Amino acid sequence: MFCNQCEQAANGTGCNISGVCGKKPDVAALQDHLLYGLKSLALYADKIGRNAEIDRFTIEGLFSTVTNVDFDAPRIGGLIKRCYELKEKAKAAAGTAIANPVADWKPADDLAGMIAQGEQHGINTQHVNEDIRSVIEILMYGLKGMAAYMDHAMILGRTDDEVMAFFQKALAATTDSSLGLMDFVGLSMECGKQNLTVMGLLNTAHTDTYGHPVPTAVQLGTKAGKAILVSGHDLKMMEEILKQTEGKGINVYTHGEMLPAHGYPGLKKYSHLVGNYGGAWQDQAQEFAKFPGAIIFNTNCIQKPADSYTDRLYTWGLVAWPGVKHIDGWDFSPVIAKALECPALPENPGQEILTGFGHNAVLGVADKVIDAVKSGAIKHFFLVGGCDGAKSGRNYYTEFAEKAPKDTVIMTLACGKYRFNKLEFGDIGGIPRLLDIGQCNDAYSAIQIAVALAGAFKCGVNDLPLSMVLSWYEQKAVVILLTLFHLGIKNIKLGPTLPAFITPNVLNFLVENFNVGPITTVDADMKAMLG
Ligand code: FSO
Ligand code: SF4
Repeated sequence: MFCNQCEQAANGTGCNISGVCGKKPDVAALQDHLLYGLKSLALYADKIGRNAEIDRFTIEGLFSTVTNVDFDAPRIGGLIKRCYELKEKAKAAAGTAIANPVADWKPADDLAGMIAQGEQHGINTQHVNEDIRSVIEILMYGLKGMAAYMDHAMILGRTDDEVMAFFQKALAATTDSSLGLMDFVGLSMECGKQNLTVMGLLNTAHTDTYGHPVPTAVQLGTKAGKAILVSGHDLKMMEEILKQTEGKGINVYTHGEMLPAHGYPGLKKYSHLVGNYGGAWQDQAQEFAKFPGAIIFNTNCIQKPADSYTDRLYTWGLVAWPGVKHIDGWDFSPVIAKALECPALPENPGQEILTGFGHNAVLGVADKVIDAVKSGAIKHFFLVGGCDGAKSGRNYYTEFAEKAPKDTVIMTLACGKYRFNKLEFGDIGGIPRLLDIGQCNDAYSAIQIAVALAGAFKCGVNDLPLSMVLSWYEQKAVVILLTLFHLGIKNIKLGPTLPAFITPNVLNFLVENFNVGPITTVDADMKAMLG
């Protein structure tokens, strides 16, 4: 196996024996095989135009290969079979065979055969130039990240023909050995553009369905009673859990990236949505062992479960782990039954933290914010966000937030916020110094806030007293970076380390065009930003 798609890539280069994430070589080969199949399908899908079944499958297939989503070999084998069926259907609709070896793809009938084929289809088999391979990887990871957001939007009934056409065009392009470096750079930038549409689509789907988030205090302690802990990013699934547990004497807690759910009026109205439990995804093994109720994941980031809680752990949607019970569809009664069987949590009130500062809430007090900037009460904004992870170097983000001067405001999003969201930051004239904008996809909201501030100050986003200090882990962070590049946003500091799939030449290109750079020390970075 060889996989280098996330920040945990072994030795900073890639996992080649087994994934640091827990991905075994058979699953890695099957994921590579599925991606090859999706490219084969895309060659025909690009020809025939929009087909809802094929487009939906493409999104699910790509999202299944994102880090910490699907570790279940037979499940991925099933996706490969389905991919082939759809490819044959698309080929029939196209009415002609495409002259490209990838278009001829046919999977073996059994899992062992599919694994053997997958071993022949590792990343970037179409090009030998390492810079082209690097940019194709950026594009592929961008597509995977964008697929994750599109999946949530599709679950809420949204789609976009232009975006779906781009998915198929870009996947098909990766098989074209006549394309050069700048073609793939162009496709990567277009991926960033399309992802802005997708994040906007998801944002509207969320706010149309559940209302605009409002600032909300979230309890970090526990309430006496039976409980279900929900981890992941999908709000519709959270709503279903809340509906189906209503009146059953079960309290529902958010974990990780579900925290912003508390801010949505359509979800916070459920009085049994009682609090947030634990920290970011990488702490799940210790924290789930201590949570006595049922636990369910609706997206990444799942890790190898400890025996102590496997029995009360469930997966839903595209996330899967071998031996963990999977809920297909929308009937959560097995999870509810398990929660009722499990011991109750004790009454143990704790700290409260704030969430719900989406663009609607922040721009609702825009005048106050603008006045505070004009009067000098707010000197600078920092966007400190992105993914959390296990590396000790991620303490940088805690230290950064702690050292941010008292006349600065920190906006945050995604699971990286758990590095500092329990610290006390106070406020500036009633404006909290720490604003939790939401999930990683709510980067859309952060962009809206930045654009509105730039409009108010009649300048560009790059001219605002705003610095972005981002942490990355998996492919959703890749596509968000592409979106920020598409918007021309410069001077982003990225950590804890730079991606293994970026070659020195590609890095130079990004530095020259966007002045993106690795985090150094908090003191040096802060001085440069405030300088
Ligand atoms: Fe975190 Fe995991 Fe939201 Fe990612 S929970 S690391 S970027 O899946 O998606 O922020
Ligand atoms: Fe390694 Fe990350 Fe790939 Fe897992 S997803 S195999 S940790 S590079």
